Parts: sequence; structure tokens; C-alpha cells
Amino acid sequence: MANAIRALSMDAVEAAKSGHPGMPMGMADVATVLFTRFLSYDPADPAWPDRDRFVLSAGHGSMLLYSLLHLTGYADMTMAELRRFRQLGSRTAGHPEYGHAAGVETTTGPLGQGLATAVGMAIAERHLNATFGDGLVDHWTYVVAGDGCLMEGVSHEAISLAGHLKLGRLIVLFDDNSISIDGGTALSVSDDQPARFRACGWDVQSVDGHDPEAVAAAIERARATDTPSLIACRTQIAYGAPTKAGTSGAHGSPLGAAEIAGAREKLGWTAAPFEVPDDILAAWRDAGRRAAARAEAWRRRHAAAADRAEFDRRIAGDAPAGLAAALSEYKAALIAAPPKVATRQASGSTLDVLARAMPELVGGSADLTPSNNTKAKGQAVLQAGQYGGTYIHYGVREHAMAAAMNGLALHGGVVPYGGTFLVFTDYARPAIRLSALMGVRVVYVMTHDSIGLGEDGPTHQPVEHLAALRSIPNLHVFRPADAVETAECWELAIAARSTPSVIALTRQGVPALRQEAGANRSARGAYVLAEADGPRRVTLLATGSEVGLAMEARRLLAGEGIAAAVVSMPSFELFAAQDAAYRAEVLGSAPRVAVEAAVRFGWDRWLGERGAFVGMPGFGASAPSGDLYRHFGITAEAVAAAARDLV
Ligand SMILES: Cc1ncc(C[n+]2csc(CCOP(=O)(O)OP(=O)(O)O)c2C)c(N)n1
Ligand SMILES: [Mg+2]
Repeated sequence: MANAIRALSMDAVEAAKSGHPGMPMGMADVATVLFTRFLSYDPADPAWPDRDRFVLSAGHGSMLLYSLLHLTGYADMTMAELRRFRQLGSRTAGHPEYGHAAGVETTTGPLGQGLATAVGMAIAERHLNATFGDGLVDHWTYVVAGDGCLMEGVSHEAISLAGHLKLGRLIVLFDDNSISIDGGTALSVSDDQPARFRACGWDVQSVDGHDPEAVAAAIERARATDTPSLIACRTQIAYGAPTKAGTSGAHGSPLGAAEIAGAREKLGWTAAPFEVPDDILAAWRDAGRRAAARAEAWRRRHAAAADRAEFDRRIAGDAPAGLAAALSEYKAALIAAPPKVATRQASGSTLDVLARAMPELVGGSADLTPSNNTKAKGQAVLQAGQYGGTYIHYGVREHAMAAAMNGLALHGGVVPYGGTFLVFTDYARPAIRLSALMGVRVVYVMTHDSIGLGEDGPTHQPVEHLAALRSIPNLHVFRPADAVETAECWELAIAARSTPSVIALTRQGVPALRQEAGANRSARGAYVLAEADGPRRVTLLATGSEVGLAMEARRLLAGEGIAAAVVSMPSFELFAAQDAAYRAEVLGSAPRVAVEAAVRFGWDRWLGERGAFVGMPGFGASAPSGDLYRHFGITAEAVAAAARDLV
């Protein structure tokens, strides 16, 4: 049965003239043990909520996963798809991509991230188990990770967090082949991996990865521990290839006709390319039906469960009934008594409302809870043995936090958000990118969003981050101007079911600008906050903390008889998605001045040929916030002067 994986992987890579045969061939025995004896899944019902999750963190070995999905009988993973490996529009992308095929639980390929994503899935499982009980939620998360995954820094954040939270339902199968691309791993690493995992509180075993009984016994044992488990599976890369096995030459290129012929002989595999002998296929299909009875029993329990409706709502990701009303009541209160607060505080107040209405919100922060204002009133901490909580202290682990949030969202049943400083989106960026690529609802609460944070200085002051984040496709970057806009942006982030959001928030206080909160005005990305008194001579565009400056500039200009409109632009992306007429109406035909305490990159799209920009020329500096705004010339006077020059 394992040889079927080997043959299909060799054949598909050969047909594509590209790909990675070595890993699937090396891990075929381990994967066969897992998929035929342990993993609980139902190819006839791939979305079964209580299925075990399987994450191929070593995503380059995608043919391992595609072979398994085909062999076990996932309807959409046909032999034709295997033949079209890596071709445009196939389900069999170069690296596994979430949404392309049933059974692909997450997108992997950026090494190490799959492991961190799996940590999030394992957290979600324990949390929902604590909420709904063993009858509805009781499953495992298995990961295949290679030398590369374990060399990546994020692996350390992930295993450290998993060990701390005692995620006993997480089992990592390490493809311990001592080979990566450059050659033997001894070229670049001499870590004692078992010792590293043990130091993080994991149970560790080492086995011969080509001995199925030994692998099975190890998985059995791992399931009996109450800590996460590492099973180092000693394997030979490209097992079965006569000359390339055990070498880096088998990592990432087709083996070639002669080597494949030799491997077939060595493995005793006589079937033609892309053919699996009937008896072997039948054995695989039986394995694919192994858990069908378990799934059926689950469906019966589910049908009879008292909290079935709530469980289904959370799994579907639908908003709770009271959410919209709670938010509009909150916004009405903001209009009645406008608070002059930092938008991070406004976000915290919004979260108090959201968390009460949405029990599926699972928040956290990378050790900046009091700064990010991410912990809502009444949220209990999710910790080892107490998984019912909805707040996670992720520790100083931004990359793993973001990847784990992807895992939480992918698992389903929870809606994750998490905070750090905006400048440290750089530490989380690889996972933010995957949130966007996969199209999962993750909310990044990023405070201290400019030089306005003051004395911590340029290491902590983002200047290029808004531009960098705005450049990621399918990511909403929000920079709300006041408490009402902050609530609106949160509402939009929760409503965006297949788009992650970054909400950039100030450390410093900002004035309340909005006079009304009927419709969600942020929903169109930009809107006229204050129309010009008389025909528009200039349009002032601003985001976040600079919208107040623009309003002040408008007042100064009015004193000189220059009628200026102020446009608040909480989201470039949503504005860009509006029809041309709306955009033209908002932007107007008068010259434009934009103000944002960040670099200009990206603004020219809205400024047009004649526009002016008031913002950061480079990195910031360490000083009180007000001094910095004056020093860098980001003031109402400067905006008014730029406008005067243009009219
Ligand atoms: C973050 C990241 N960096 C680099 C790569 C490119 N890359 C793909 S596989 C690989 C080597 C991985 O070695 P290992 O996990 O041991 O895989 P094996 O060669 O054993 O299949 C590298 C560097 C990547 N996919 N992701
Ligand atoms: Mg390796």
C-alpha cells in the first residue's frame, strides 16, 4: 500500500517535470500506518466536524497528500487530477492549497508554518471539546514535519506554545531523514531535536520510519500521553530509488526514467504509470471507509444533541442573532456621549460588546494585552486543562500566534483575533499572507500604529507597514479615525467571512469625529466626513489619527476662504472595490492632499497627478508624540499649506 504512494508520487512528478518525489517516498510507510490504522476521517463527508485533522507541514511533499486522498477515495481527487499535478486549474497544486481539494486542511509550503497552524487546530479542538463535550468534539491533530520545518524559527514558537498548553491531542510525525536541499542536514544544523521538544514539555519517541509496527506502536503510545507528542521517524528520502535514495538529489526534481524503472524493480511495483492494482486500491478504499461507522455514530449523537443549533451555527461561522443589535446600540451610545479616546481603547470597548454577543470569539495577544486592549470584560483565560476560556496569552510569539489563528479559523467553530504592535506585523507577516491566500477570517488587532506611539522610538514606530500590508491581496487593512469608525471596522472584519483584516489602532487619544452612526460608513472604504462649505477647492484625504488633523486643516483653510472637504479613508481596499461613480464623487475633481503618518507608497493612486502628500519621509525618532508630529511636519498647518499651494 505504501508503494502505491511511492509510485504515484514518482509518476506525477515525472509527468509534471517538476516537484518533490523524495519526501512522499520516504514517508509513505508512516503515512500508510496513520491513514489505515489511526486517522479518523470520512472521504464521503470531508467536512465532518469531528474528523481528525492532518497537516502536511512539509508541503513540498504534496504528492504524499494527494496520493492519500486519491487512494482513500476522496471523490474530487481523481487519477486525472494526479496526472495534472502542478498544472493550471488542477486540484493538485505544487504545494497543498486550502480550498483546492477536499481533505487539504490548510495551505502549506512555507516551512514550519503548518506545524504552527496545527497548534491552532489543536487548540480549537480542545476549546470546542470543553464547550460542547466529548459527544460532539473529540479528535486528534496529526502533523508531518520535516527537517526544514524544525529548522524554522516558527517551529520553536509553536512547540513551546503547544507544550505550555499541554495539547495532548497533537502528534507530530517528524520525517527525520537528515537531508534537506543543500545536502545533509549536518551542513547547517546539529540540534538535538528530541531534547528540544522534551524541553518544551513534549513526549518524544524515535522509531524506524520504515517499520510499520514500530510506527503504529509509537502512535499508540503518543495517544496515551497528556502532552503533545513528537515521533521522530527515521526515514530514507526517496526510499526505493536505486541511486538517489538518501540523497538531496531526490528532494526536489523528477527522478528520471531510468531511476524510476530501477525503483519500480526494487519495490516490486509492476503496474503501469498512474495505475494501482485492484487489490491494493481495494485495500486503500477499505481504509478510507474505516471511520465511516464512527462518523455515522457521531451524526446520530449530533442529531440528538441539545445544543445542536448552537454547535451548527458556530461551525457554519454564522453571526449570532443579537450581534447587529448590540453593535448598533453601542454605536448609538458613542454618538450620545462621544469619547475622546485612543482607537486601541475604542477597540477594547468594541470587544466588550462583541465578546458578550459572540461566544465563539477567541482572542489573544503576543504579550501585549494591556497595550493592545484585546482582553474583553468577562473573557476567561484558555490554559492547560482549562480550555473553555476564550482568551489566549500567546506569549512573545507573533508568528506562531498568527499561524495558530489561521488554524483556529480553519478548524472552524471559533473566530480568532489577536494583537501585537503594528510594527511587529513583520514578525507575523508570513502567516498574515497565508490568511489572505487561504481566505480565512482572522482579525489582527495592531495597535501603536505610527510615530504617535512616541517615546519607544523608530524601532517601534511603523512607517512602511500600512503600505506593506495594503499590498497583500485579499487583506482588509483598516485604520479607523475614532471610536465610531473603530466599531464599524470591527463589524466589517467580523462580516468578512473569507477575508482577514488588520485593524491599525492608535496608542494616543483622538477626537470623536463622527456625528452620526446610522449606516456603516466605513463599509465603502472612504467617505466624505465633512463636505466643503461651498464648491470644493481642495479635498483632504486622511486615515486614523490624521483625520483629526485634516479636520483642523479644513478649519484653517476656511478662515482663508478656501473651501475644503475631508475624506476619511479607513480602508483602501473597500474603497477600491466601489464603483467608479462613487469613487469620483468622494475624491472630487479638485486637487487632493493626503495626510497619513506613514510613507507615501500607495497613496498616489488616490492623489492623482497634482496631489500632495504629508507624511513620513523615513523612519521616526524617539520623543513625545506631539514633538514628533511637529518635527516631521505632520500638522494641520502643513496640510493647509500644501492645500494652499495647490489651489
Ligand atoms: C520558509 C521556507 N523557506 C524555504 C523553503 C524552500 N524549501 C522547500 S523544501 C526545503 C528543504 C526542506 O528540507 P526537509 O524539510 O528536510 O525536506 P526533505 O528534503 O527531507 O524532503 C526548502 C529549503 C520553503 N519552502 N519555505
Ligand atoms: Mg529532510
